[in-house]
Amino acid sequence: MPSAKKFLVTSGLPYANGPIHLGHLAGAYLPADIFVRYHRLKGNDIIHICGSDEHGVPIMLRARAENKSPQEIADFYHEKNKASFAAFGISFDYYGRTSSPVHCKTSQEMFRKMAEKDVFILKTDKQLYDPKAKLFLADRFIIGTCPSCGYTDAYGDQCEKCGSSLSPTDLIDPRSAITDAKPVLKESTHWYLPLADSQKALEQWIDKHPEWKTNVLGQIRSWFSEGLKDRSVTRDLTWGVPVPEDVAKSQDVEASGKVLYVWFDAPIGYISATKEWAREQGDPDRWKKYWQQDDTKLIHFIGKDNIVFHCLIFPAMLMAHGDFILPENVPANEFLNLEGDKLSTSRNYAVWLDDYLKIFDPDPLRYCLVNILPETRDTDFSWKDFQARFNNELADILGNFINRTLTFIHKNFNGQVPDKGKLDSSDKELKKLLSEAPQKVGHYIDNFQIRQGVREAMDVARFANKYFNDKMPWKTIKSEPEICATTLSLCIETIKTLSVILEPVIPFTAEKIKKLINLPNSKEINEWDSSGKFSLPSGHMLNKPEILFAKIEDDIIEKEIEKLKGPAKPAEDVQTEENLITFDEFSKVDLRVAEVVKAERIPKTDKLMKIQIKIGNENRQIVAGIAEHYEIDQIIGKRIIIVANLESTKIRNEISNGMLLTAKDNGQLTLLTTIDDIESGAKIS
Ligand code: B3M
Ligand code: ZN
Repeated sequence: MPSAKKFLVTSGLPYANGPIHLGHLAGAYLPADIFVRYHRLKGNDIIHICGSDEHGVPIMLRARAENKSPQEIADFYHEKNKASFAAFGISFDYYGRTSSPVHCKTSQEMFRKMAEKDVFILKTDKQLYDPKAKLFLADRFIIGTCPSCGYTDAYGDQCEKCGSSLSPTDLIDPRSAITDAKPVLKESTHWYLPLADSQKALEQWIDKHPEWKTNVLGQIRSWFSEGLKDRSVTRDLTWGVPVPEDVAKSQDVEASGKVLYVWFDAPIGYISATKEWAREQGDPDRWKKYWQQDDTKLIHFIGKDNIVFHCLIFPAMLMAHGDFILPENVPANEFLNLEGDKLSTSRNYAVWLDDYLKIFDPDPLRYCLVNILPETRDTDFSWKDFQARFNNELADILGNFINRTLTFIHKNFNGQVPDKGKLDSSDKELKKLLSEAPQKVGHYIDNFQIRQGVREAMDVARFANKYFNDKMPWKTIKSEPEICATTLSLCIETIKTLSVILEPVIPFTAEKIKKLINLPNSKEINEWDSSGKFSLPSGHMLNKPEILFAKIEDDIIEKEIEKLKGPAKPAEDVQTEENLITFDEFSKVDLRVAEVVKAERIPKTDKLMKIQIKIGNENRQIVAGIAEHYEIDQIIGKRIIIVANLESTKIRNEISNGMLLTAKDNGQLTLLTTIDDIESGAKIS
């Protein structure tokens, strides 16, 4: 990239209907954050904008399943995801949300202006309608058989089996995702973006960007060669940005019940979030400096499934609107797999960021992911690789080099940077490497080869470790103390350079390193471009070494691998959207600890036992099917878990007042009991 100075960076807005996993991070947010942190260190004017995508049918479906409003779902995941990103060190300048009033207004204004310019065409045709739910069935509200591959659960907008992009009327035997009803066709009017009209202009614009990633250009070309089609930009739904009434009225269409299509409003979220950021900065017009001045480089970081929207549809909207700049680059990544399998939210096959952060620090994952970024093709995350990269690279190379240098200086030079003295050829070689490193690493990051950039930075640490070995300071300290001083002084300079050029990828560790070497907070020293120059004078006082990376043991990693194997059955058995219950529903169940006082078999049955229990001061009888699994004296005195507020019932003429809890594994039944000797009657929550 030429010597650009002003950047507007966006990362795809995650849907606020689920948490963040490793695939999201490797696709967009981590590379974006590294790019942005690097440019901040270069002193460039750069902002990173993101936020929650809170509209769309998946959020409505989830809300229905959980008996909540879409806004409640969005509120929950917006806060959760915002906090997880922050904890992982993704340093957005602003994290907005598409349910905000500014966003609603901005999207409606964009729609209005495009309508005034006669960009849209109106089409009235027959759409699928659920007569039971009295709803038009957009996108994922409709399920049916895929015409391409025969998969019976394809969605109205896409078949997840074969990847075909579909429209609801393509589906064979369509059914409503809400009521299962067979939909009927009903007339509805919608606004369409006639993309074919923009194809030429889009082609000319893309032609000016031969430097874009080949995976991105490849997808774009295939869309072009199929020929761009009209895309409807409105939907008959109750959740979304309402179609502006004035626009609808002027075109004789009833606005109520119509909203903008989620993929129409979501990218506008980048603009509205920038507006909100500017307001927060106390300079409400500042967003224009980024969106409306040609010298801004607009960069969209996204995953490959969002390419068409960011490279064709949104640019077509921006062109039609006329007041905004177009993206300079869209460095979309391919997908990240997990232990050889596709990540899947619905099968709960993923490593969720929040779960990871409960056990590990952010930097090890940032470092591991950056080494396997799916920049040119799909890649695979494995826990063993995570452990190896941490132990063999972060701990053994970087951590070890820093630790041995600081320890040596504290032992032999009173914790002060020694004199540089005269440099020999290998010292000069290191000096040259350091002085060239920032530019070399930066060149890769600028070209979105972030993996390679970070590798180059780590190579500096690798080289320095070898330099330390070759110089044998533990010998020269006695025989040639001046040479030893030079060696250690250069090692400290190396640590300083590393603390800057590795900061974009491991920011938390970089801060610790800077503290260890007591780095003055001056801009020149921390600045990217000059970070390869010698800057620490002799006598500069260093802090005591601390272990930066304690090795990750096998048993910790084994546990993570086990978690992925999960329950032996597919996770669908355990948790699906349909069987989710709300917290309120769960808290209605009164679970208690009870003590077994007496038990007897019920005559003429094999399975049933009549059990007298005590729940606090209360005595009760329950009947349970445990007689084939337990002898009477095995259970007397045991504290078991029961559902205390279950309607009483009669089994074999015996009253059963509650239900005891058991778990079954391959036909073997186990009574659930408590580990500690807890009072009977205790409430379980
Ligand atoms: N929410 C799609 C996704 O998460 C979408 C991105 C919007 S970016 C404007 O894949
Ligand atoms: Zn299919």
